[in-house]
Formats: sequence, structure tokens, C-alpha cells
Amino acid sequence: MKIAIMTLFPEMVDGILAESILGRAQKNGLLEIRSYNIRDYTLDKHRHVDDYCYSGGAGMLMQAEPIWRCYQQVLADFGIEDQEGMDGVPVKVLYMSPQGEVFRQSTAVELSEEECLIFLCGHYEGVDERALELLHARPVSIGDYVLTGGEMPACIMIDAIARLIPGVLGNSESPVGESFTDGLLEHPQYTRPEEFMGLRVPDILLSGDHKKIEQWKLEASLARTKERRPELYEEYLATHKLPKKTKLPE
Ligand code: 6GU
Repeated sequence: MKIAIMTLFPEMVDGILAESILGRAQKNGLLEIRSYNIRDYTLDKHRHVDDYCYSGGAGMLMQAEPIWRCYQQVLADFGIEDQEGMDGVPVKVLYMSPQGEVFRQSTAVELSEEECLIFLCGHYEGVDERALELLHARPVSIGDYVLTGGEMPACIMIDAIARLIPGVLGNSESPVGESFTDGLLEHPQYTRPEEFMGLRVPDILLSGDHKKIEQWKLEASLARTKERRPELYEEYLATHKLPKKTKLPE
């Protein structure tokens, strides 16, 4: 997968995405991530990228032209020549915005199947609407709170997407059975020793009885999900059939 990040602060994303599992995936050639500084695409001699809002009010808006010119460079680097040949939507552009739809695990799964993605990070009060229209940008948010810019949301989404690309995670890091992939939060987990500070690992986990352990995991997941995310719990009950013997949480 090729990922381009269009931003005024490329250093904010470069460091984070070069480390750990995503760094390894880039070295292995499974993933290519490149940041683009939108300021490099302004024609203004003072390198301005923002201006006042026609509707008035406080704050500055990012102008369409540098974003458009930066986008043209990204398409060229992706080797995408003929924009019109692809219905005017040659590659998915995600616009980082608290006004967007909320990014979920299902969004990550959908986007992990793309060959190329572009992340557009806004700053100031936002972006000239025409830039979003021209790029067919899809506004996406990471949750109901406001951040100073889209760089951290972009890193978060890229992490969630890239780890689903086959080969990016090693076998021992597999995303199968983790929280959200099946609609429940993960059960508690324990490693050695059997007792620490007077707290014991649940006896069933030491029993070696795999059927009982599987049932314990399911019930622990149900209890945790009901407690922490009641809306996910109700959704799960409505859409899944549980083994008859399952004890539902209080
Ligand atoms: Cl994507 N951007 C900003 N600025 N704030 C956010 C967000 C994005 N998602 C949640 N809050």
C-alpha cells in the first residue's frame, strides 16, 4: 500500500510512522508512507497557505491552491496519470476533520483493501471547501473531541489500517480475535507468576481444560463489554448466538 500525507507539519508524522511495526513494514516493502509539506506547493513568495474567511469571523482557512498543487504531485508520484479515466476519483482522499464520520475498525478494514490512500491534514479553522470538492475528500474523525490539527488523527488511522495489511503483523501479533474484530472487548489476560501481590490468576486458566477456558474467555469478554461499552454489548447479543451454557453478566 502507498500512503501520502498532505500536511503543514510533516515532522509531526514522519517520526511516529518510521518506528516499530509500521517502520518494519516499510523496510519490508509492504508499505510506503510519504509526507508532503503543503507549504512547498504555494506560488506565493511569502509561502502563505492560509487566508481570511469570506464569511467573516475569527480564524484563517487553508487555501485551495497549494492543496491542489500538492495533490497533483502525489498523483504523479503514485504514477496516476489519467484522472478522468477513473471517474474523477483516482485514489481515496481522507480529510481529517472533527466534522467527519467517526473512524471505526470497520472503516480500517475497508480502507486496508486500497492500493493507495491520501490523508489531508487541516490546521487553522479548516480548509477551503473547493479543495475538498476537487479531491473528492471524505471527512473522517477519530472521535467526539477537538484537536489542534489532523496529524495525530492521520497517524492513528494509518496505524489501524496498515496493521490489517497481510504480512504487516507477525503471527504472534495476529489481529484475529482481538477487541472489535468480533464485536466484543477482549477478556483479561495473565502471564507468570501464578500469584503476584496476593492476586491469583483465575483457576480455570491453569486447569488445562481448553473447552472450559474458551467458555471463560467468552463470559469474561461479555462481562467486560457490558460494563464498559453497553451499546456494543446489546449489539452483540442481538446479532450473535451464544452457547446454551453461557452465563450472562449481571
Ligand atoms: Cl480528524 N481532526 C481534528 N482537528 N480534531 C479531531 C479529529 C480530527 N477527530 C477528532 N477530533
